[in-house]
Amino acid sequence: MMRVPRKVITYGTFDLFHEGHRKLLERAKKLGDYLIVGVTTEQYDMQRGKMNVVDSLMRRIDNVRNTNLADEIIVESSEGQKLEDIQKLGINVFTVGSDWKGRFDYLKEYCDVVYLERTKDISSSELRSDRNKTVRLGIAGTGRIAGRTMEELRFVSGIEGTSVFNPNLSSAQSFAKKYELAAYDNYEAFLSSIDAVYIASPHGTHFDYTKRALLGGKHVLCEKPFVLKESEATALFDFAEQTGLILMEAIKTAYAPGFLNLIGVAKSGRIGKICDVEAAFTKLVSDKAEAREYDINVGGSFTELASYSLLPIIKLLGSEFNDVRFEILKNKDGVDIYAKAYFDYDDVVATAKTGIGVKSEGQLIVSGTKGYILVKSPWWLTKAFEVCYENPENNESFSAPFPGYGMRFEIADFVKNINEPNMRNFKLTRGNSAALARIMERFLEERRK
Ligand code: C2G
Repeated sequence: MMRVPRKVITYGTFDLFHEGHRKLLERAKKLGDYLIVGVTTEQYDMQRGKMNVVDSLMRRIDNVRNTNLADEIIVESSEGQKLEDIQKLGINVFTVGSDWKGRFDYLKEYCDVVYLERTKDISSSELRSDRNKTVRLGIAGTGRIAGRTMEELRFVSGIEGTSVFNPNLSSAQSFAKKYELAAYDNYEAFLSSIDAVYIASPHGTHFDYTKRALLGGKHVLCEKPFVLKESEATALFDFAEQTGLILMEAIKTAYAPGFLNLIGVAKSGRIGKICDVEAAFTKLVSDKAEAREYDINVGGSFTELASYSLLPIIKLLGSEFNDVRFEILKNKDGVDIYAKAYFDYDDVVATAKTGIGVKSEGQLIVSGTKGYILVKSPWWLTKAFEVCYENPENNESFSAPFPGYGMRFEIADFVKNINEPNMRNFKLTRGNSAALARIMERFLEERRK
């Protein structure tokens, strides 16, 4: 009796084709007798929120074909296509890298589903020239935001998480296991395994980790608040500029299309002259002894959340305010549970409000002489906003995508800046980050009084 060939299918973007892709295809091929590879279209990648794809569809198909591993190549152009292909093409095995573990279990009803271990180290056999090679990213820190960033990384082409650092090795190891990374408890060894680092460790470590990374020749994307002293921000940015390294503060809102749109609309004159910016962000955090948010030195509502509330103020009004004044509610240890910052510009005012022990409405209002912009909570995940006028019939609504946790935009810009260092980075400039550090510094001085 003639054996029916086992048909295997896998899908991917296969951008900047590298050894991880090749190994995946090799192992996919071994799962059966006939391998079909689905390569995603630009439109589908855009629709599923994948950013930064560099190579054209033709080039990506050519790269898959040149491996001689695919018996057939098809194009994947829509969400529901996998299910359709499996039935139409008589597929026995669907396979994909383990970074997608669990996500395609719904296909088990129709064929075998195999998640193949993803290739951790893609450095050895890069096929590309220096420019546009896949950036190996290390994650310093293993908290919630680090995990969320790992989830978002999958949606940005040209960068891969490869290593994780935590001075506590077992924390590094459990994070590494979950996201298939190499674990380090030695920062210098960690740095030597990567091209760029994403710093998501406690605030107090940012300066030291950023400095050591830059000294080691690595690009840095550092979580907010970047540093808590203006002089530290200036020193680090100066060093990065001198050495041609990219240094960026990770405030996801600053890079999101909806927020950029809002800034554009506000500055366009649509609401007349801007007279007031009010931004609030509160997030209740229980006051446990071990909670990082209540750390006596660098914790509190302001350091935790003001990067967001201050962002629209700095972006719309600039960093040359005449004065900033604070009202601070503290807990018994002197850590702020609620804080308000009042800014005075020549003929404009602004307020930033933050709370970890007080809950309030988290909205952003930009008031002008002809109308105002309202962004409802959670405005920092900017999806939609309204421009309101005296006559509500003239109100206008705007919207923009904010997929997933929203970090993919800042990561995509980080990669673009690494590949094209002369690109002007206007979304969050060094001046913006230095101003944020200056305000944090002033706040902490005031809080100590
Ligand atoms: N891959 C891997 N090791 C790497 C990088 C990628 O094994 N270091 C695998 C991925 O898991 C995937 C394939 O290579 O199975 C292609 O990866 P991408 O081009 O990033 O495509 P992806 O976005 O994972 O698309 O419909 C598309 C699919 O859902 C997967």
